[in-house]
Amino acid sequence: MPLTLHHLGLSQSERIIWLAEELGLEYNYVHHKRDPIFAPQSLKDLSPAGTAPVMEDDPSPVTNSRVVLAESGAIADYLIAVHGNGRLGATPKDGAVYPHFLEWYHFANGSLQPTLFRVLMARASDPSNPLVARTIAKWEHQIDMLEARLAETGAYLAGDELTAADIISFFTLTTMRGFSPVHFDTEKNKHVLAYLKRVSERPAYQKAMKICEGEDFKPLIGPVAEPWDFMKKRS
Ligand SMILES: N[C@@H](CCC(=O)N[C@@H](CS)C(=O)NCC(=O)O)C(=O)O
Repeated sequence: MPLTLHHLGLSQSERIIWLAEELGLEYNYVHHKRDPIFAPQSLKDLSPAGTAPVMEDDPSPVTNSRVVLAESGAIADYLIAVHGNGRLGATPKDGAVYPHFLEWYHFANGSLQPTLFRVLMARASDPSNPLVARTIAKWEHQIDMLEARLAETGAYLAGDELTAADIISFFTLTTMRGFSPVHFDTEKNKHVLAYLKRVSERPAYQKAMKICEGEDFKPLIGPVAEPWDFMKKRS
């Protein structure tokens, strides 16, 4: 089996396992344990990025040699183009879905994830710093944008069907909230909460989360986000 997908426990590499499951790809799965918070040597040995996800394709049908990729977006683009026949992506042929797909796909890792990461960093450095309130306000504004979009589609970010824009966004709205707890309001964020429930019911998502985090794992899809146990032990 040429494809190997590397996941770091409780991390954004869950996106890639989920994408592979949605696409019905065959792959070898490698699980890396945090050491104790950051990437272990086994992950650092794979690519200069030293972060998860990492994908190996050996041999890649593109180069006829081993390709190793880090970065969620790069891996998602590669899997969709090289092994997915374009499924879960979008092109100009998809009409109105295409610009929506592009915007939300890039919003996920270009804006949403960095904002919640900044909330985590600002709180950790000094919870009384005004930067904390500013970064939370930015996060709430971005959630308002998602809320409006999901009210409009009543389904997924690009339109009626799931795309990689949803797959890249979902980690930040769920697992990442166990690192940087932010809550959702049951009224103000009702479309976001309905989306979390809807998406989490997809068989491919459920299978991916079991592979990544074990049979008993409960995704953070509700309004209240509690920190993961290993984060509690640190504080
Ligand atoms: N922008 C990168 C971020 C990758 C990243 O920071 N991954 C985290 C997991 S959520 C990681 O590997 N952290 C371990 C470390 O930095 O040591 C991507 O989307 O792949």
